[in-house]
Amino acid sequence: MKNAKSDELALDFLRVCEAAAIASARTMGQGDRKHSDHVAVEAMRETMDSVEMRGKIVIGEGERDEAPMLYIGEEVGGKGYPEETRAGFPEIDIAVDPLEGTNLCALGANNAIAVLAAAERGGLLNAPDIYMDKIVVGPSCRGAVDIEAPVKYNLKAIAKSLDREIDDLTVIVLDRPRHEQLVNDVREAGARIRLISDGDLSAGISAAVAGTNIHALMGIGGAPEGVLTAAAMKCLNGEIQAKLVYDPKRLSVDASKVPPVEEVHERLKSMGIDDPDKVYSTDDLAPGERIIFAASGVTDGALLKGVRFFGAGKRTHSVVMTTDTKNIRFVDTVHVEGGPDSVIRF
Ligand code: VTB
Repeated sequence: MKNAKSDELALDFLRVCEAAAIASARTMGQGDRKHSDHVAVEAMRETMDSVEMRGKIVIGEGERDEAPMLYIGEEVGGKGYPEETRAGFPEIDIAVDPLEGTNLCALGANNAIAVLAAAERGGLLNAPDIYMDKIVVGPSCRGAVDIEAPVKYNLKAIAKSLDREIDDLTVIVLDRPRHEQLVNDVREAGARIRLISDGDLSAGISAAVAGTNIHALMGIGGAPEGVLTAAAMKCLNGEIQAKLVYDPKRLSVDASKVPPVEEVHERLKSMGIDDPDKVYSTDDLAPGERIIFAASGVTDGALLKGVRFFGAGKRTHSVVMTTDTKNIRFVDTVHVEGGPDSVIRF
């Protein structure tokens, strides 16, 4: 992947995310999250095949036997090209979340996005689909936080890095029973909290972009979302620190609801993870040197607008970033469908 190639691929991946966003946005508010997800997956899968690459899904919709499309290990891209031509395409690992925030889309709530990250082979951690504790901060706070330190320590460090008081900070936390202690700790330290029902990936991105009035994401969400967040952090100069979580007590669930700890350890070992309690840095989660991250808004959000439909077509709002070319493009695309009389608004 030379620079020009990364740029070209970035635009291809933009199209892939746009297609997934459009398909799922059509189902907004219908109350059927599985259907919303399904159409996003189908659209993403179909568009992906037109990309000139030898792609491999490393984070997807599940294991091969549980997902018909975009399963882990699935080969994507370069469809219809002769084998000799395809052999010249770059080898790329891909992490997808065709609809991050299925519930948000089903309810028409804010911050649902269609997202993917890509890197050279081996550039994205093949994370297990379990929970992950995360702390995500922006460039000014890089190196200042420690996921193993008390919440108050981290909030003090963030406040200092941003040259403000703790009570001027806003922390995003997923609204879950498992976060009772975390929420108490943040409140006690004096920071403001925004509790969200879903979508810690777009929340993490907001934390790394100045002007969103979000200064950190803290708490336990999905590990696959953690890898995608790390890919975004590489492009935005932000930081994520993370630890896998499998202890039912920390998840505030009955032990019968999650696989036994020994089973999780075995599974992690089989995936090459020997230390289940390792602290993952941004680079551990997304070690790639050539990372592309693309996301399109499905519903309106802090950073991206949702898909708008109108007579002559539809309009999508996306962000596409690469570590290679150091470009962060906010892309507002009008997909014209009408005839020659279509009116395009600024
Ligand atoms: C997490 C979070 C996601 O779903 O995976 C969450 O990372 C699931 O958590 O952003 P629960 O099992 O507690 O519901 C999202 O919020 C949306 O997919």
